[in-house]
Amino acid sequence: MASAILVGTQWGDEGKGKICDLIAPSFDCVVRYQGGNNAGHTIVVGEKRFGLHLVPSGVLYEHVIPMIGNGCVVDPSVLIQEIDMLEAEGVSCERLKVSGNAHIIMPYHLDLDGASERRLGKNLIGTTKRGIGPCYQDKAARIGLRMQDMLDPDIFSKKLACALDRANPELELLFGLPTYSVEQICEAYLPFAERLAPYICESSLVLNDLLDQGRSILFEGAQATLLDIDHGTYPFVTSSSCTAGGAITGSGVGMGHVERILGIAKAYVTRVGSGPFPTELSYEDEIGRQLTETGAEYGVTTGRRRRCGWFDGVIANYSARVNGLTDIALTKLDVLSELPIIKVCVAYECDGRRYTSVPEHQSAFHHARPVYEDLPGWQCDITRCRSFDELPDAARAYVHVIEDLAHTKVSIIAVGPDREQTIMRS
Ligand code: 2SA
Ligand code: GDP
Ligand code: MG
Repeated sequence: MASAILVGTQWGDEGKGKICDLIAPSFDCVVRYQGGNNAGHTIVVGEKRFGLHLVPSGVLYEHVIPMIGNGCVVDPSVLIQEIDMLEAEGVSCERLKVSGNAHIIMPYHLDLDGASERRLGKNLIGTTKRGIGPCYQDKAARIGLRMQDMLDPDIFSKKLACALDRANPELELLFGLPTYSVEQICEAYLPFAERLAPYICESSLVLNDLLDQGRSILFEGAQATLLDIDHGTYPFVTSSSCTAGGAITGSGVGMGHVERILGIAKAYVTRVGSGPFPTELSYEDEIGRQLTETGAEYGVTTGRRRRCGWFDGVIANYSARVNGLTDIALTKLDVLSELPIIKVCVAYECDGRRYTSVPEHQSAFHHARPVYEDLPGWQCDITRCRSFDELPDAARAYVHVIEDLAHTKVSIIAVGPDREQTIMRS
């Protein structure tokens, strides 16, 4: 099996965890390449339900090496909790590896995340408040601390002093918050090093050695294309490179190794946090509420209710382009089963102009009105369908419309959260 990238095509929570877990057995290693514990990837296996935040979704398979790549940001206490939770469930984390170059989320990152959101008032981003943005800010400012720094208390405290020179005035003068001392953080963080040291590695070397041995890697994206720092709906984005390109910089392997770029698309669209969402339906709207409740659209990390709306063909097409998708996994098709009519956005209109690709100027995107095509629903249970032919005609037609809009083949269809509730198309 050649190496592959799995990437969210919308605003996240498309079911990346389920699809990653589904295809992981064909790979030798699953790598998270960006983000941190802002992510919430759900895997359902029979009666068990795992909500993973940092550990890659391949962890459930004994032959798979789960790797947290250099492009990630790691909150060590959260990682330890997740390892403990998995081990308590009988899932071994012995093979887990964490890049020494991944940046560490510090307590002041969490404070700064919350404080800057409060300061933005009604213009807030709607972050997960896990310290993600401030940690990536320090990375770019070259004052961040990395996992390898925890292995040397002397280096750790020197770098920390440098970082606190910036963070403390910001905390105190800008936000009126308490400051931190080097000793205080060393006391809390250095014990984490003892627990995490066995996992820390030179990730790029490990990955390239695997590739040299003819083994394959699955790169597991978190968040999604429209939340990407470059290609998303800036500034309402996360602070990392969620798109396929991020898999390369976030792991340290050459792009020539990747043959497949699988986009995960939900059969409708959801978004948590602020920012434009052309096809959004209000929760007060009957269908908006139905999608939320039937789809159980509540955040895995924060429990926030997700905003829901119709499938957006314009962003599907955009995602196919910026990621270079080879194929799509379409998830949660079953959630639409009760609807008599299903709308699909085929274009936007703004100021008398029609857009079939994402408008180049953000203002047009913010004011875009969706142009819909109405498709007949199938109004029957599809959760037991296991082949494309078993799907009702209307469901198959819906899949074809999505393929036409995205110019990309739908190779996998999920009809329920469980591993088995999946249709693989040849
Ligand atoms: P952050 O915390 O700085 O990354 O937030 C910036 C924006 O990115 C969005 N974001 C997400 N959107 C969807 N799902 C995410 N993971 C959790 C989940 C979210 C949750 O799986 O449900 O539990 O609320 C995720 N992580 C970040 C975020 O909403 C901001 O819009
Ligand atoms: P991720 O962040 O992309 O991994 O997605 P989340 O785990 O945050 O949210 C997806 C939710 O949808 C989870 O609760 C999954 O168990 C669930 N899910 C995934 N695929 C399907 C599907 O085809 N049908 C239904 N009903 N639920 C699904
Ligand atoms: Mg999620």
